[in-house]
Amino acid sequence: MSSLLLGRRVFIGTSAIAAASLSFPRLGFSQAATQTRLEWQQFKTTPQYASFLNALRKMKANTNAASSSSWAYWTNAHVNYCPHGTPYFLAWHRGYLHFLEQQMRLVSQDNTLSMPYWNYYKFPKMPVEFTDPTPGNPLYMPRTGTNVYNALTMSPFASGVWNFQHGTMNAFEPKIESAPHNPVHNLIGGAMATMTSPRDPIFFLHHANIDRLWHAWALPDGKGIPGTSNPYSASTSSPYWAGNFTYAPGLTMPRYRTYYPGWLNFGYSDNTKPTALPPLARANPDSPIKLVQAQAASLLTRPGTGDFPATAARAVSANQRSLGGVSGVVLAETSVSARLPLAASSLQMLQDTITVAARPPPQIPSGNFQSVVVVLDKLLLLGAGAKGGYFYNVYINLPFITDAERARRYFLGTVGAFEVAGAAHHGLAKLEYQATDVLSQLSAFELQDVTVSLVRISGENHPRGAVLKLGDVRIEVSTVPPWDASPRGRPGPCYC
Ligand SMILES: [Cu+2]
Repeated sequence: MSSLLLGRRVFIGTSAIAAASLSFPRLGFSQAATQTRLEWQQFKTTPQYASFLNALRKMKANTNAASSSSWAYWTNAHVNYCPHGTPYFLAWHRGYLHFLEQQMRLVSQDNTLSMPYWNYYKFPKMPVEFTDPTPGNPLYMPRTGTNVYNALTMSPFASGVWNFQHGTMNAFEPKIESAPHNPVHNLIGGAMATMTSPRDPIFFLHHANIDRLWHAWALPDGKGIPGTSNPYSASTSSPYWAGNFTYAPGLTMPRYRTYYPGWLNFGYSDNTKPTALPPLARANPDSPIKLVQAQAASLLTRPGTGDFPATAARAVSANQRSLGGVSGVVLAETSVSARLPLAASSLQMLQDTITVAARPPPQIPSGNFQSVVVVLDKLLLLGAGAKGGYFYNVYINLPFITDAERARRYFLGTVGAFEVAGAAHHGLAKLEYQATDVLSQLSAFELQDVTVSLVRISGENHPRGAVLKLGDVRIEVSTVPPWDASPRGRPGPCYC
């Protein structure tokens, strides 16, 4: 450990908060006592509500994107700096929300204002204040959907999820990012299905809730977060917390400060993890979602297999080999499966790779294939597909009939307008899904062939017809370890 880190740890132990406020050169408020972020239903009954609207109006009216008093400044911070392909999804956003919270206090001249959160595990329908199209309502945005019931899952809170960050197995961060985080973006749609999602104020209530769920999961001892023994009171001496996050030119935060909410002087009114999905009756009672979800809760059948042209096995790079796949998968309302036509030699290579992956890393010769990735490549949003309002759960070798709980064993992640927009920086997008752990739980019998299933989940105003083209669906083996934190080895796509 460097002396710098050691010095920092000592520093935290003494007067971290008082001195840490020095790192806000552009934002004037000194750090006060810890303030509590409230759930929207409570928040809107407090004087903070008026301050929130006031700040939002003023900041949206400010057209100078170079000014931190403009809303565009914060949207650009997200577009330009939010982490892609790095393990700091949760930590970066914690700092981001904190800085905006400070700015909204400044603009509203209300030092008691805290960022509200939307607990959709209790209230899956978006608060009505956000859906009122009355001119001048700063909370309103055109959106495709407002009910996120179908984005919800209990899987990040399962007992087997003990690690924290991207790049480790059974980890909370990639799981909660994959769902409910990504599908909430997708089902709301509109700006929320794009990289400029912070244009929609609901973005911040969504991310405050994700941040709250992280804190709730980490309590009482910060389990799994690097550098912690009895965390939340311990040091952050791990190299994981070295360095800074950048949000805008001149606006940075030392990573370690995002480790614990109290170090940024905030807390939440509810620090508990969800224990169950909300009752269906609380979801939009007028919505067909209810029927879809009721069905999903009981049984899930493997979608019918489409007839797609095969693509041959080939070397993709020195470290990756495609074992084969299909091309031209067009997705619409109907769920579909794609059987990847793998030659016997490719299936053998797949089996061998999974066998190797099960060994402790020191026993794996470098250069050996040791991870398996499902690649959705040459992705293109079609027609109304870019507006969101839908997504697809991606499974590998889903049984012909199973229940929703067991289906998780075959779940790789989600794909929708939000993921594609995030990956499509230059032309066609590519998404990679780490499949090593899922496949290693399957029997040799189940590995006799490979089928990728895309199960459509629709919001209440979902687009009809073709929404997304998957130009190339393939399975690859790679020499990169499955839990490597690099983009290649990351367990699932990462978008903000
Ligand atoms: Cu997000």
